[in-house]
Amino acid sequence: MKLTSDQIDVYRRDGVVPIGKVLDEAAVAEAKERIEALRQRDLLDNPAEQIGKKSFRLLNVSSFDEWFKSIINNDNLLDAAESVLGPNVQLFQDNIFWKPPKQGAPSTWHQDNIWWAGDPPNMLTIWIALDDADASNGGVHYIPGSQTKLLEGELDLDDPNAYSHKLLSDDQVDGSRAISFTVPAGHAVMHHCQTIHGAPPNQSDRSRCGYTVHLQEAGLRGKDVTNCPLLRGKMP
Ligand SMILES: O=C(O)CCC(=O)C(=O)O
Repeated sequence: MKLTSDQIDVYRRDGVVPIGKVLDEAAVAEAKERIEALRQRDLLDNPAEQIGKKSFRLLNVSSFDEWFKSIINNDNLLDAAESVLGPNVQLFQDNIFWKPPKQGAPSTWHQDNIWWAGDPPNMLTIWIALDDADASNGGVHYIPGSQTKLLEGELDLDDPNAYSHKLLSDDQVDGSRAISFTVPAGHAVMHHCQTIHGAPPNQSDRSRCGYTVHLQEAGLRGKDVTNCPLLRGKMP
């Protein structure tokens, strides 16, 4: 599922674009069962614990359950990624962000490339909804156009939301410009590694689980990715 030229234009302009359905119902159900099994093995952490909320998270999911590699290697994802990264596509990471009903924690505004250090910043995220997601159940919000500049991260220890590192402060981000999408389960949104994004708390009575696949132009300077598989094309 290559992106259309209109979708590529939106990605280049806004740093974020919905890419439609990438997983069928059976794959969504299987992913959720496997996440529950990982949770029962106590593999998901809760970085929001200190603010009394839950944000179940697992980094590098496919290294714990190989089935997730079938999602990563799904042509719907790789064709879309290739449309903007070019022919050589390498996995960077795949993660789970699960916000349960009523107690799901916010995700504070951030730019992924502050951690990832991709140079040039030709990296992206495909955020796949495993539950129907929208603004009312903690759907991810994005600041369009923010991908053009990497801001200095700031960690405010007095901020109750500062459960992670290198987050952006509110005065660095004009939240009134944020956009979000209605993302049915199995559909996905792609964002650039410098697009500012975050999510409000999940105060609804619906679960909000997202599975993220982070991909990069193969061989990019940045973090050590020697153990990250090449998914398309060749290493430069
Ligand atoms: O799902 C979330 O709330 C955060 C996701 C995120 O930060 C990401 O996809 O990079």
